[in-house]
Amino acid sequence: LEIEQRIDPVIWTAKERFAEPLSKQQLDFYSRNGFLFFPNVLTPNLSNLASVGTKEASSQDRKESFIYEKDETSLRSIYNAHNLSSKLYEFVKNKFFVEIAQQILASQVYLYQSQINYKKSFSGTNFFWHHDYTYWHYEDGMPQMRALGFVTFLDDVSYENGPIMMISGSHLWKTNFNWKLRSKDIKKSIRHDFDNDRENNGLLSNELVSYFVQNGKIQTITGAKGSVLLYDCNTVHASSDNISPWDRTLYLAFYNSVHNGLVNPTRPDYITEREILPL
Ligand SMILES: O=C(O)CCC(=O)C(=O)O
Repeated sequence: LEIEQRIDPVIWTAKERFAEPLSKQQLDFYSRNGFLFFPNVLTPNLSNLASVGTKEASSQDRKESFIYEKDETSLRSIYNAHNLSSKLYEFVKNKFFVEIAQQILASQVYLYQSQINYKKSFSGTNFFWHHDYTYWHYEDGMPQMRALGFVTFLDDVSYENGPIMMISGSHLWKTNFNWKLRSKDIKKSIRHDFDNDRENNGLLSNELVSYFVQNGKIQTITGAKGSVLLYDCNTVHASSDNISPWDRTLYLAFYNSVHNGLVNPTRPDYITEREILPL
């Protein structure tokens, strides 16, 4: 079966009580669409902390967690960013993110991964349609869909500079893959560089994207620097090349429930955090 209905809840419940920063209306929106957007939500101090932190991380010597565009010179992503800058680690512990993650996942949470995505002016290339959970499940052994991500806009994001597009409702389906056929080249895989072998590598077929879009809607998320996009681990998303004159820097931080630890992860620890440290 190529797709089946999701079994795991989107909004989790538990006996343990947590703060409830999101209203019922916001939770309903997230539950139906698989994402929630907070325009201009970060204080200048917090936004600045993330910006300074990304500069600190990128000023380190070339690291194994630095992913380059196909030209092998312009930086596409920095994984494990919170371990390359103490400012970023401080940023991912901010109350706004942690309390929302706890409310939705109904448990303590830990930081599963964080990455800077540059999408540089004129040269930053696309990310094809995928569920993040595909990789987290098949590669990292994440048992359940009990994780989510916050995307912090470190530049203004417009229709022109390669914004993230989300397919509303796509998080309610689980896509199955034949993982044995997958490319073993981790850098290529992170870059989505598959030369027409998308479907064996966790990216969606044209047919599936069309199906999801018939049932949902492509929502293009644009906003000013300091805005935040929250999305469920299973919401299908993508973004196009950036041929505009404006950089589009994002900082993505992913949180997993402490009850959803990984079983036999296969990707290196600079991609997949092994340690469960509740925030
Ligand atoms: O930065 C983007 O535009 C999309 C990022 C993404 O989908 C990913 O890193 O999985």
